[in-house]
Amino acid sequence: MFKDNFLWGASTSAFQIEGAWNEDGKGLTSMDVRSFKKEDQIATTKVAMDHYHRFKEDVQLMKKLGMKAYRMSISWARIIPDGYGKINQKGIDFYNQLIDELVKNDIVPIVTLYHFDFPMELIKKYNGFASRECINDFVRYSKVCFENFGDRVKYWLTINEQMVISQMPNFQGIYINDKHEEKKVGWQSYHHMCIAHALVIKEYRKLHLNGFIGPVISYPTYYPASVKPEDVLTAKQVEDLKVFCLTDVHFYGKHPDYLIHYLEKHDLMFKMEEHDEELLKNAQPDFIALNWYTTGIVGAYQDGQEINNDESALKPRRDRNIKGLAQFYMNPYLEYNEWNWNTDPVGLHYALLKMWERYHLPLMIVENGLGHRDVLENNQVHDDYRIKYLQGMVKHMSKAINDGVNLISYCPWSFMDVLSSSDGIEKRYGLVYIDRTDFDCKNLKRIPKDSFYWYQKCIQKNGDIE
Ligand code: BGP
Repeated sequence: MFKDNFLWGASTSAFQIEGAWNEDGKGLTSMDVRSFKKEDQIATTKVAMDHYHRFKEDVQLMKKLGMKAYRMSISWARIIPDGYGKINQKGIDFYNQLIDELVKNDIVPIVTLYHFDFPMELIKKYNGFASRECINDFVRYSKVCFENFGDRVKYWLTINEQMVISQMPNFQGIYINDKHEEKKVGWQSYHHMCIAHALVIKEYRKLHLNGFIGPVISYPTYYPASVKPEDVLTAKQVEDLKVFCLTDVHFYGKHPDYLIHYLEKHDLMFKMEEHDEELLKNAQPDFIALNWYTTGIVGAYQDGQEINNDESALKPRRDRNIKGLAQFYMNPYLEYNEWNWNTDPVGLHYALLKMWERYHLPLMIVENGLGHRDVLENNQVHDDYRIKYLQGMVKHMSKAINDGVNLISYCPWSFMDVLSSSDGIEKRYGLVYIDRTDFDCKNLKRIPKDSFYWYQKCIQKNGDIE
């Protein structure tokens, strides 16, 4: 059963919807550059969903949906165009208007400080988070946000999917050809982000703003490929290295030994300075926010040989293998979408229990959804597949709550169709359809899908749905 004050919401991020990429003083970001590189294949950040100019209309749709909360992000380069210098009042004004509009409509803003779009000037200046200098600039930018919006924003999310962006440096704007060097730089920036996250939390506490702050964790959840002890152990190790090493450092204020051991063994260990351990301490978050989409299957690495016995006649997924550690497989019991993400509501129940048992911190789901090539027919989108997905997730969140998990919010990805982080507009997740294609902005009309009306009822009934 969901509590009466449960935060039913939906999610987006700045670069995926705002457009106006160079308007009103905004600086260039890593996600602008990344999308421009693929300009002949996908839609770019230039117009995106034009939310920058249509935010009032969008908030009215949120209200119509009955949203109690809206998970959004602020673009660092709109607030401080080069990332470190002068503050851009027009950027502050835009987010002030948006936040006011939300509050006026009784929608609680849940705001991410850094969701993939990193100011490119900081790459030029010192290679972004690969450099320690970035820590101070991120803390300063966060403080500007707290001071300007902290009177109305009570939920702050620090860094979106730190593990993903540190393993894919080009998301941060860092391009390196050598694979090993790329990994090394990735882990170094991971460490700097851990310190930045801790210092931002401490800064927030100093301001006594009477709100809550925490990280956003991408939480792929892993099942062992068989009951073979080596597979069971590997599934645990992979989950530790992809998820729990980060939540552990946030919670305990120290990098866990299993991470240090793994990085040293593979010549990937980051540099730490004398006082770093001190800096990481005493910055416990108020909650853990999760981006949760799918489950994976992992078995022990067997020199590239797939498991081949009756129990594990599993289809391999070579794209994910971690040499020397793990091999990945498809789950024959689950349905997969075109991009190989499965639908596993039971997996969500399992994941919530695991995260809750490990830390006993309140949990928020700030992303969860199904990507699909939706079709607009007679001004309608019949996305029954998405309704089925959401229905399963709501049912299993409710079960997890009954099992004692303190889950306080659910924000499906995404409120409206957005630019996918890699695949343009046609991989749609929204509850609201945006009438545009990758190469034609058309009229950008907002059209609620069938899932919008289903979710509207779900919110009205506080999750008590069939
Ligand atoms: C998460 C990101 C989101 C969003 C989502 C879907 O990792 O935080 O920004 O993009 O994944 O992924 P994609 O857009 O690649 O389908």
